[in-house]
Amino acid sequence: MKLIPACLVVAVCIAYCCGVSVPADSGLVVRQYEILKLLNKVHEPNRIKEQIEIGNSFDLSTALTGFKNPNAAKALLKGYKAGSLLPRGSIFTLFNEKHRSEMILLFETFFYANDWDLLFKTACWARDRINEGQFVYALSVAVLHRSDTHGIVLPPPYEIYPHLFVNSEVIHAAYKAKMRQEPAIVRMNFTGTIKNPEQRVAYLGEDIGMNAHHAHWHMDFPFWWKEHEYGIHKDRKGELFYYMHHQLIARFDLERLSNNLPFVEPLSWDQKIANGFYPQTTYRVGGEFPARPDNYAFHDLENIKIKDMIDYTRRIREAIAQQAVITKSGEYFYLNDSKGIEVLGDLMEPSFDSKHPEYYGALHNYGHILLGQITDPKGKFNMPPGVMEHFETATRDPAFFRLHKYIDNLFKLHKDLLPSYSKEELSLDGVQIEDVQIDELTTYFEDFDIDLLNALDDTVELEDVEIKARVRRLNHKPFNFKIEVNSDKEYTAAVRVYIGPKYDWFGQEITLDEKRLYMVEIDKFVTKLTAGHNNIFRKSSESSVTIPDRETTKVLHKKVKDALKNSTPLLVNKDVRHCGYPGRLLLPKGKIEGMPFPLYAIVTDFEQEKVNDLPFDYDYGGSISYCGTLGHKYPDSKPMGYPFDRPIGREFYYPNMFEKDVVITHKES
Ligand code: CUO
Repeated sequence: MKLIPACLVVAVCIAYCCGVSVPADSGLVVRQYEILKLLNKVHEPNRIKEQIEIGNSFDLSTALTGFKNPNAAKALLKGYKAGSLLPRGSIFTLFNEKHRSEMILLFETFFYANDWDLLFKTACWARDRINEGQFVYALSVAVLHRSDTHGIVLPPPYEIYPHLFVNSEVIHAAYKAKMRQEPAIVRMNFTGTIKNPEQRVAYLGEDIGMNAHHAHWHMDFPFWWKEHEYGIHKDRKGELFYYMHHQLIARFDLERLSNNLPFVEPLSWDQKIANGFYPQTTYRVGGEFPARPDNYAFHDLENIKIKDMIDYTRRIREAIAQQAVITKSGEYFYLNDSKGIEVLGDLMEPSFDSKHPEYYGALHNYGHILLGQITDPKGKFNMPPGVMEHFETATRDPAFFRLHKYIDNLFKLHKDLLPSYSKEELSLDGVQIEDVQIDELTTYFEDFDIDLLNALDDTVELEDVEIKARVRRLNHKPFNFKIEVNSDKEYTAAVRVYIGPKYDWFGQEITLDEKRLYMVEIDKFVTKLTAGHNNIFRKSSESSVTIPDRETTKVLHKKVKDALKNSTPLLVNKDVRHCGYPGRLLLPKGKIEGMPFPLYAIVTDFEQEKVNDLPFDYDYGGSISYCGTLGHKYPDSKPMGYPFDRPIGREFYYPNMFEKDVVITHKES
């Protein structure tokens, strides 16, 4: 072990306390290396000799005393010996109860291993014996939640499973290139044609960064998470379910406006879905993702009936109207304060913490399944799961946003029954925002290459060649803004910044009470105010809503190898997050002639909102607003979306708030 000079210890401690990167110890570097290897080419048998040998010689049945709770490992082993587990090569979906319960056994086996050594051996064993989809998901969630793997970076999901992110044409072209042993870059187009208006916003629904964010949100906040068993509290999980998805829809709605499309309409169980969807995406094994024709109606599935969905909805509406849900034990749990949204989120998703899953059902999860299996409801054709049955692919289908708007409107019903914010809740004594200045806002499309190495089968005869998919993706020029604030005294201030629509689809200016439903949070941060005039400077890259581009597996792999050779230390952030809206999507696409959007900023007293004693600028690994934190409390106590989450009262504007129109211009490239 290397000794670190005393001066470096101080620097490292300061850096760590604020959540930034520090050199990894050698143990963590090795763990990072092994995890990368375990997640490489998961569809094929492991090629890493040492890992194969460890897996072959490991006997789970004699290692059971090494698990804090061995029950899952025992049950997994029993299923494995009986041959009843989902085989390798089959399609795994979290929405299938059998697939999920097996995956949970594997997760718990990983999670309860008392040390890294046992986790690693178990993972080497499982790598070639358990279904690869279950393996990747269970190992990822375990790595995100074990204390000895904090700081490990997982490869981006579009590099683990390129098939879920790129279309069939690209995969075919990639195979051809591999057969010819020629490096290739294959251009990928978005699904659909100009005849389908929804195609105009396909670039957002199919954005690989947005899909990766969504997939990771559901790994950080799994609906099956048993908090009391696992001992890790997911702070405000139900509310985050509401808010993150609400923001996904609001952001999609802004994008629709700039593409001359109306806001998303919620779907309804007894109405046909006007817009069909043809995913043009193929599973690696198991056929094409099913398509849905236009004007297709929901159908009963064997275990999910439309009538039940209508009943669940009615019961939820009743609970909202009475501002109380009924629990399993027949008691009322009241919703009439800012905690009600948490209970409703758990109820509608539903998570393991639903107050009464039998009575309120599984409205949202069943919605995903009904949409996913809509074209083969009786399983007559043994179609594979639809895009809605994977969090990696769900937003590709415009019906995703319609389902979530339906759910979101139920949340809205609840929020609309809460009192508007009062003067005390909105204003801040002696604080006035004088101006907000912002750079020119420009959006554009750019090319981005996805590594397809994991999409193609390995052959002993053929070497790997570099094959990539080239996709178009939205980006914006980096921008800075300055908020000028006068204050009578010192404050530790929370600053929230939103952008919203000015006009509706018809070109009519909309009221603030309507705009608030489409308000997109673009930043939230805490800063110090001194008495007098303050200039608060902020960069778009610092937004707490987003994360930067994910590092590629190749780059990560190289860094780890360099660290193992001791040439360059591997920098890690123990709070690293994989969840986070892509930074380049922070702004909705503008128009070539410029498109106005109202921008709002509000300053409040962070001392009144803070929930812990961490430094006020602790970064929590970024992406706090939509992704909360891992292992900490959500850093402020205000309802998410404040002050736009509740109806606008008669008095809304106070000096600590500022509104101005900004213009986003789109540049053709
Ligand atoms: Cu994220 Cu429906 O919860 O997709």
